[in-house]
Amino acid sequence: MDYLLQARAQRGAGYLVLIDPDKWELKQLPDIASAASENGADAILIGGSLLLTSSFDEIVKTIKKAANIPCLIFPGSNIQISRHADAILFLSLISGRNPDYLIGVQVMAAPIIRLLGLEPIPTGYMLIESGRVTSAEFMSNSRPIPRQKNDIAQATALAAEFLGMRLAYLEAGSGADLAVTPEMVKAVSSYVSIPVIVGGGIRTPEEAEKRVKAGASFVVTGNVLEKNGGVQLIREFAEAIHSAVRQNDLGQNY
Ligand code: 1GP
Repeated sequence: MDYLLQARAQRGAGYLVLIDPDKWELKQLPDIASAASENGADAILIGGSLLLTSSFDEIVKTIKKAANIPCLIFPGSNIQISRHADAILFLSLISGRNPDYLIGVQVMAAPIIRLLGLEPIPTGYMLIESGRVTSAEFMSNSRPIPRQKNDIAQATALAAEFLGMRLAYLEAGSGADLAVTPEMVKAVSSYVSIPVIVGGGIRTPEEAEKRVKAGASFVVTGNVLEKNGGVQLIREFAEAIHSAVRQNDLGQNY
């Protein structure tokens, strides 16, 4: 967590590259991990809604070996835990009302996380409606927050803060048709004091920049790199995110 806060303090906002293990072959992972770390990403997130391919432990170990930046697990379930990561986003799906994802899987995962010595980062995970049913929505059997309901998103993120969570993650879902709106990012960021992460369906550096300007502390991209690959694109995202200036709702810079 300290590293994330430091990255935000130094660069204004952080760029997180998501590697969904099911979208890459094991042999491709070292290249994407080193491309992310050498082209301006601040950390790598590892995880996905499912796990159909290799062992998760092997995947994390392979990525960690090739990366010079922190590798954080972004778990789709409690089988996505590995000692080779630097930390794990300890997610609770607070937009939904499915007790399994609010507290059930966390109870099963907590002892293992401690045994492995992984740092848990308590994160309020909020699915935001994004045009059609996403894997995260379907797999979690929970309803997302309607995309225009900024007030519900604000209240949910504030509850996360009051519950002691360290981050609020606004998630449109991987490959979402519609990303979380800058208006919602602004509404939530200006309402809570914990850092806001936004991801899902962000396909251009300009879209990322808009969300930082709206107040996001961290932007995540995954799908766009899977589809278009390329070191150049990672660099463009990193530059856009690091050079944008976050503003609060009074128009003041943070
Ligand atoms: C999904 O927020 C992440 O969990 C990233 O989404 O793959 O659409 O960039 P994309």
